[in-house]
Amino acid sequence: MKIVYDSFHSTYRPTKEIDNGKFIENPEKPERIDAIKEVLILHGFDNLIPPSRFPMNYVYMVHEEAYVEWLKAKSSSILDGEEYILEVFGYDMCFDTGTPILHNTFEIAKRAVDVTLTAASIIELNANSVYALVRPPGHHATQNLCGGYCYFNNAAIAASYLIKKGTERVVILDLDFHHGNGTQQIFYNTDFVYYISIHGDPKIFYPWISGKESEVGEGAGEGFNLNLPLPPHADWEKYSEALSYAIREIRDYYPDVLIVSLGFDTHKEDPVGKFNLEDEDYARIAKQISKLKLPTLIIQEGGYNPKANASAAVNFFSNFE
Ligand code: OKP
Ligand code: ZN
Repeated sequence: MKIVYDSFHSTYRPTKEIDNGKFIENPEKPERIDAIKEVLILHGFDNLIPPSRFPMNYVYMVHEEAYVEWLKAKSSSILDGEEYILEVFGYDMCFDTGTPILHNTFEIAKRAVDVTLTAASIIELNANSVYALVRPPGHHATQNLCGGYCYFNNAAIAASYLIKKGTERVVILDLDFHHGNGTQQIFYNTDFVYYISIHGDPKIFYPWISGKESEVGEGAGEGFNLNLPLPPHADWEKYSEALSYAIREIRDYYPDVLIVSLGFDTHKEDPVGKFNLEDEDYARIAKQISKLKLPTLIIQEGGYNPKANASAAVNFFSNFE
């Protein structure tokens, strides 16, 4: 497994967010990614590739220019060491109060895009599977809003890149605990990308605004969006039903490339997600996905307990292929 990784992410350290009107510790920390990197190296995954730089036009295929400009200007207005919590209602281009802006937010978010596009370009050139070990995550970012610790939608940008390079059928399978409202929104009206997501029921869990089964896509995109919400504390028994359904759906669609938005916040020891998956379940998930024998681009999303992330990652990647 090739792993694209950029050690620069560790210079990005948001510390707080507002949750229910109170400041809480922000769990989107460098340690959650470095725990994965270190344990994978320990287990013999030594094919670490640094990112190449990509031009901004790939970001503009997904995000509105006004949003990109806003994020850039906002970041450069923040002093090193300070954190700006966004005004949600119509003022800043953000849909929650959990996504702070630091002086280097724009730069770091662009670097995550570079990591993802480097991985996408490797897929394009042949490899059967590549892992983009990135943070910040991307799946909540919409065309013109940040949110949920996400600024640029890495998975959506990778999908757009691959389509631009001639890939015809792309599936994004989103396995993060949270619904990827951004990825859904970006492709909701198109049949370019079939978005499939398994997540905590949005009636109860973040991001609340989307992720219901009834959201199936619109216009040309009708039938190209599949949400499989699950109740709190879903364990392998429950989870595997949804996963098997998703896998059959992918198999019958015959995609050219599969993108997996992989979050380890489905682990029972995760402090943010509320599922009950165990270490071994990630081995099962990997086996089911790799049985599809598709070129697969795996992109890291959430996962907020470094230890749980590490054991989930070892189980997943040791059983992929
Ligand atoms: C990002 B990703 C609920 C607080 C929610 C935001 C969670 C963002 C998750 N009271 N905080 O999908 O892992
Ligand atoms: Zn998540």
